[in-house]
Amino acid sequence: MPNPVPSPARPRRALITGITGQDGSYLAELLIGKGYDVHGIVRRASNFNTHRIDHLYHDPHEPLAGGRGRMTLHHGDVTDANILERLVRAIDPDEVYNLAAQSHVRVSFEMPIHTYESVAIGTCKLLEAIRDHQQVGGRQVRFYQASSSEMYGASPAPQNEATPFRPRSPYAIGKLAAHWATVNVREAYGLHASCGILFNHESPRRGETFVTRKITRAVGRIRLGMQDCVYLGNLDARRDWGFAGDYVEAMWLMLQQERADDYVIATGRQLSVREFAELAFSLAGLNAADHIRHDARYLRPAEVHDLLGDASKARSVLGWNPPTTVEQLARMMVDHDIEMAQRERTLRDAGHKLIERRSGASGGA
Ligand code: NAP
Ligand code: G4F
Repeated sequence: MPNPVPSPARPRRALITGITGQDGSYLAELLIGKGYDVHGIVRRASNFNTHRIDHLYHDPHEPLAGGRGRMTLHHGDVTDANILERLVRAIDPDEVYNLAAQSHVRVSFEMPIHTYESVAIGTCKLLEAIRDHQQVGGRQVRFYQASSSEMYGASPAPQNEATPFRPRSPYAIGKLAAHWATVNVREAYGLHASCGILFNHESPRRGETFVTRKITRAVGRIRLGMQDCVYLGNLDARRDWGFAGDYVEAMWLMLQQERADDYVIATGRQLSVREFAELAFSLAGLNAADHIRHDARYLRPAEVHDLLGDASKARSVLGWNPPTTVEQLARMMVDHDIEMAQRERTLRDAGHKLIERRSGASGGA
């Protein structure tokens, strides 16, 4: 089934679940820049949860700058099959990017059922909505699934598309179910459905309870004298860390291929958590060992020790080559978080009450 050719009458339409997250925000930016009409699913929350994409909002009464697309947000949740069916029918997308997930590995041990529901069952519900819509409408819908290197779990590094999966957390088990469900609709029904097996990717927009951002936020606040130390768990785990802005490009490239397939997306370089911390602290003129404390609450019941991706296939088929090094990534995050700490301190000095940042506030994440 051919992917419809974009025309001025109908710019390409993309639906993104998880648009308010780190990757969702970079992907929305990328697609809007390419002239897509971007639709995103947002969960209703008691507080604003769109801070990562607020800069992409465009007043619908105002004309768009040449070539740029528009972003439209819809309330929804991937655990609600009804709303997924309704949105897919109403939006009639050319491309669907499924990024929604309870994405924190440590939290998935505390909330396994909730994690399976958003990660695994949510994906199945979305795939069913797309399959029905494609069958009725006859137009092809291309699908991207956010698979994860966490699925490799205990399989020795380096990992590529042929490496067996040995998941070590409820999150990874959920992702594996979603991964195989995506492969299955491709093989069984010919859906253009691809999985990106993405290794860890970070940015200044990374959630603050993931280890790189937890470290760079601490670096910023320690540098500004607002905090003395940061409590961490296992410093010996090794990860292949890239920049999220580079990785969303790979997602888009996968859906532009004639044939759907699965790809490892990674830098091919690895640092331990300790090495990343040393790098980040040194960029602010600080010594990591003086400021890191151990807290067993941040250990996991089962750890993934060693992730290092081999992205040769993505390089040769997609022509994808990430330009950002881990040093540039750490620099970007540290600079951002020093600036953020400066703003916090200015507010504090002006007498504003800041929410107390206790080490317990993240609930062991
Ligand atoms: P993230 O920042 O945690 O964003 C997750 C997004 O999913 C948020 O927009 C969140 O909404 C949304 N969400 C969670 N549960 C939902 C539900 N039930 N219904 C609808 N939306 C829901 O994650 P990320 O780093 O951008 O990652 C994007 C995807 O890639 C995730 O599926 C993640 O598991 C996967 N992945 C990430 C990495 C990585 O290193 N970043 C690597 C491999 C795979 P709220 O904003 O309302 O919470
Ligand atoms: O930053 P993390 O929480 O990321 P993790 O577990 O690798 O998962 C991330 O990457 C996956 C891709 O492989 C994604 F699928 C997933 O959605 C998520 O984006 O932890 C990285 C490492 C772990 O080994 C952890 O044990 O850092 C170690 N760590 C040590 N101290 C810590 C801490 N992790 C967190 N979150 N907090 C700590 O205090």
